[in-house]
Amino acid sequence: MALQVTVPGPSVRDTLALRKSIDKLTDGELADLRQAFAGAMQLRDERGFSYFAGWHGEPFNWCEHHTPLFLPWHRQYLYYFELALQAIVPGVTLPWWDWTVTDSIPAAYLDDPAVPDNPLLVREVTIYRSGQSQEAPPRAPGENPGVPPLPYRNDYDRAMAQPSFAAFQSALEGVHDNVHVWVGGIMQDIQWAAYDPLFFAHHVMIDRAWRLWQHQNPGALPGAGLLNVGLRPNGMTVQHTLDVTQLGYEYAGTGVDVPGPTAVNEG
Ligand SMILES: [Cu+2]
Repeated sequence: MALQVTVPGPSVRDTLALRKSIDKLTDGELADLRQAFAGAMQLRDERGFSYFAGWHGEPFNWCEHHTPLFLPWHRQYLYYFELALQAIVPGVTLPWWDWTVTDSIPAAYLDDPAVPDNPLLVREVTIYRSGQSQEAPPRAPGENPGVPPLPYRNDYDRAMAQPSFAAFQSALEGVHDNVHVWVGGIMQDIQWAAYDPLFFAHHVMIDRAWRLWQHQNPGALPGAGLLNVGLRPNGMTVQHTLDVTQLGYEYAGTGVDVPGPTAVNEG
């Protein structure tokens, strides 16, 4: 009798792009990230940084804020932008900025004499199509007295403790708003925020929070009426944003199962 040996095939997980904390990137990964942003900033067509920044604010204004589509819209936004970066530097992923554990902007996004023209530090915005550039007012971290100083651990924990998608999303968006205002500069202006590369590190943190919350609340989905709504501009549905592994990525440290189609919708 022949002995049969079954060799396991490659796991889907092995093919997922892994998003990491900005603080955990190796020097090579940070160099790749900068190269991808710099490359995208050179492109004036629909593969470029200006085009994607323009999804969120000027000139397209496709974003969703303080609507039931806040988290799904931004998840597909990051997804398409990350694909555009990966077309420039294969394998690159968007890192997150964990503002629950720090009181400052990550060094990678600041001026650094060792990194001339750091593409992660915004100096000017170039508007899609017209190619028109204007100087960006500098960030002013912590200078707006209207919001508390970082870190925002308690507000984040309060959001994560919400049992329904609607309550969680609303609480998380509130914390998110404060981070935008705390950063200052163009980050506090919806029209221009996404022209600051720090925007993406902030929103990856928000997307990761949703991912972690989904793991803790496997039955809690957006309302059934939302699931087939198509998100601008490509029409990806809310349903298709629910499982990040179906979008081909995962967060470092969260290799867990996510709610499947049998999960129960909110009313
Ligand atoms: Cu935002």
